[in-house]
Amino acid sequence: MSKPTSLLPASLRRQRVILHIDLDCFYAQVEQVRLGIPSEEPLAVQQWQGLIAVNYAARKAGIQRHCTVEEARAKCPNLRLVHVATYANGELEPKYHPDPHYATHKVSLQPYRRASARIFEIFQRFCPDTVQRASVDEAFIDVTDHVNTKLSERFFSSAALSLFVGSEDDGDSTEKSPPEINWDGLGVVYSSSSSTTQDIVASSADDNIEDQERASLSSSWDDWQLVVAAELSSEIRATVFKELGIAHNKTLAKLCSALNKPNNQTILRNSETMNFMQTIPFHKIRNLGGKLGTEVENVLKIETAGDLWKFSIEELQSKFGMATGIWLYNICRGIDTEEVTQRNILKSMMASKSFRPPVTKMSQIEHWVNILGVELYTRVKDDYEINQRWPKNLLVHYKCSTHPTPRSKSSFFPHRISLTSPDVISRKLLTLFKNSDYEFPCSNLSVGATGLTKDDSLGVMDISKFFLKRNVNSESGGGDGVVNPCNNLAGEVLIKSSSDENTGNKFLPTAENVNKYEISENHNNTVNTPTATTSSNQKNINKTIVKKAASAKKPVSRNSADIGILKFFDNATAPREIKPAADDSHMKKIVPVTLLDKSINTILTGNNAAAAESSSSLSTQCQKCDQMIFPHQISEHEDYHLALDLQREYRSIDRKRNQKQVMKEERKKRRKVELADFFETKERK
Ligand code: TTP
Repeated sequence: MSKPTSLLPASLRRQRVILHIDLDCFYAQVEQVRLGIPSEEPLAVQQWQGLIAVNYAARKAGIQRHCTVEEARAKCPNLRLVHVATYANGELEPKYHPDPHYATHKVSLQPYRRASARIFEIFQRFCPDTVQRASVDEAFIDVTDHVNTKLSERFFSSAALSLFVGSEDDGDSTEKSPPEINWDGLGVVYSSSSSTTQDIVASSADDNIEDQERASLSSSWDDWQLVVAAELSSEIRATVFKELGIAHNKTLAKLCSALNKPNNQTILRNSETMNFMQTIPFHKIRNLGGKLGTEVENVLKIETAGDLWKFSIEELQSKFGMATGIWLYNICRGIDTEEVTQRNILKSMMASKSFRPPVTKMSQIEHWVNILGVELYTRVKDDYEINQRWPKNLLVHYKCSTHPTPRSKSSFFPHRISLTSPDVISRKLLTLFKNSDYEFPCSNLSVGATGLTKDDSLGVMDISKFFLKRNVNSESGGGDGVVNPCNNLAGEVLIKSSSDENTGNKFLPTAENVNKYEISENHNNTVNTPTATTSSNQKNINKTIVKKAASAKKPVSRNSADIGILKFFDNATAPREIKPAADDSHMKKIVPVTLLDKSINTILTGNNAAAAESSSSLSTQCQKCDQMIFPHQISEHEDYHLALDLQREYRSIDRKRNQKQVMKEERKKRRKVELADFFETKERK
């Protein structure tokens, strides 16, 4: 039997269709929904004295992200300001404290992570294998297979072919000309004469009706792919209220999704690609928001993607290298072959606090260890609910301001059954800290859970219940006859510095654990170098105007009552009662989400993949990775690098351990062979 898509025109089978999804004012939406505030009411999310998310009603009043609280209040006296949740000492959950303070509280992004996990679960439900998480509220989805299957069913199945309307030739199906498309209701179809394209696309307004008619008549099969994709995206949007950009590749899809915010989807036809790209500011293109983009702009004295068209591949290669030259040549024409790839979910998580001024007393360390312990506890529990994973190691890491090398100490992570309260973690962390030859003053304290792997104890749930009953009130988690081998510090190990790494301690994290201590690096300036491709459509610079979906511009009511996203945020952000560790009620709702990748990156950089691309003059460039960082993110971004350094440290220890192991096994093998030879010779004699 032939594949369902085998009758599709060959050109369609090569063409990809990509959705880019970016939720509107994400944190602000989460807070609107949590508080039941209608979206027409101006609201901003505050972190200490800065704003990190601003809803569209507040934007209308001239408020922008990174305004100070005072500036925002002056511009909009009725602005609703919501401070992000924070952890305070002695509490078991992050809370919305009325007056949190940097010196005593720790920011929690957990409500946004929870909302994000639920939304990604929906994306995956629609497209199980092709979702790539780009940030906490942003994803690329490759919908090519879905679209081609639907197109085949609709137009190229034997039944559909026999009824084919508009066909002039009844031979080969690949010769069928596509029926005319009615774009109404599908979204905003990009048109270079459009006035809806806001800041990033200038319009060339004098295109006439004739052009538009011609464009609508010249519907192509790859336009039909976009139609089916738009239908799918509408379905997803009905489930989650969000933004979508639909195009044939990742770069174009991302550029599109910013065009018609809030609450709309934008479609870019191949025939419009060159018009669209011509006026796009060069640094708005994905991967060009940082160092490379600035270098190209400065060297070639260009501002828009179209300005780059006059340079040949050879010229670009001579200035920026072979691969980058080709990539630049393509990308400024909207040609991008980068795949949508699912990323591996992270194997570790860290919570961190920088101290300004550094702390000098053990009582201060105790305060912060308690807070960080609660944060780690909450996140480990959340991860368990979503991914059914449990960490292998617990880690404490700190910087002493008078000592150049940071210090770490790790131990086994408490078993799930014995983790009856955050205290279990905090106490263990404090012991680790005290046993680590600590020195004051301390400028940063981080705690981590590493080696997150699927918890194979799901199968022994009944036994867990038994342990819970006996253990739930035990402070140490090891009382009442239940002995937890992981709940003592016998296995602790000090990882002081790289010079001290080859301790040969048998309690060093196992090779398996260490390999899983993954932190994904995803810098904005990473340049992918796709192979050169050309497309006759994309080379067509002739103006082709596409009509705009009439209904697409209609304002959509965003009363909280009618927003589908409410359902998720309500559950996601409602204060949770912390259950005893072995309460198995959460085991019953196993949610198949596998897209919490980049959690450390996302958390520690404050989700600034998008920030870097929309960098403002306030941001500074990180010396280590060139990423654009806003002032309030600096300390968290530093922590992110710290986590990466730790990862490297672990890897290097692991490599040495592996080498030793290999040598040991080889020695064993040699000995076996020698013995076998010996007996064989003896027998022969
Ligand atoms: P964005 O998607 O960049 O922005 P947004 O969703 O608030 O607004 P828009 O509708 O324009 O897309 O970021 C997602 C969330 O990440 C945002 O709601 C808050 C958080 N964030 C920060 O905390 N700091 C930052 O610098 C940026 C850019 C985002």
